[in-house]
Amino acid sequence: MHRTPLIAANWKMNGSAALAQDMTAALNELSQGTTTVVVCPPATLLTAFTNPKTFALGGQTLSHEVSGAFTGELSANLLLEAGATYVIVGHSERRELNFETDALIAAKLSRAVAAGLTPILCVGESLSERQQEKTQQVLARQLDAVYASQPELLANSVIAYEPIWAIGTGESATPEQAQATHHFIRQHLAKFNSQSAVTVKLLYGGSVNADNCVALFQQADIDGALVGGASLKPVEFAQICLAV
Ligand code: G2H
Repeated sequence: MHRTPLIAANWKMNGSAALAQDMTAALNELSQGTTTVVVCPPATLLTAFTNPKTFALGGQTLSHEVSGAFTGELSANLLLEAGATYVIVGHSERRELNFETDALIAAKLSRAVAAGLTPILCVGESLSERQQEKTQQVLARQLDAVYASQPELLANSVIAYEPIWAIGTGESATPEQAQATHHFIRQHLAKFNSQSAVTVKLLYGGSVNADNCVALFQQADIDGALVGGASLKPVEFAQICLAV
């Protein structure tokens, strides 16, 4: 099965309008190939990308509500209006720091798809969960929470495996570790929809950079990456986009 690759940048709470311009210049130089490139800046910077020719934009989270008295929240429609077509859902930093539960993440993903945004669902285990050999159990719980009751959403999803112990630490999972986990995820997804489990793009995230990405992209079940720190450097991020 040939899946076209996808590389996404997660700027987290970093960046500036000037960086948006620099990133646009670097990415617009890439020829429009089969790789999908998505930049997810802080929401206030979405409109600072004035001329994205070779890439799409995404939000970093959204509200599960449509609209209303939810101070500080961002709806799917507001993201769409600002130019986003993708949105990250359930990043481990939001699960941990913003107390996002599996149930809330499922509701957010459902809202995103209903509005026409493509969600990038993040799943991943902590270091202690890996050490206790609970990785598969944790991933199964996170995936079941979203897709067991709404399996049709899998066809419209991108999934990012981000082991928490590899995020921002400089310690990426090895290609073999990542491949083994991606293979498990794809197998597990087959219970929701066997066809979508084959076609869904599975990204790896966690300290991806221009040096380690090539070996990761050679793995059969790794279809791209969700890049944090290295996505703040336009030249390096463009290199990663070219390497997939
Ligand atoms: C993981 C990743 C981007 P980094 O959070 O989502 O960040 O590449 O800095 O580990």
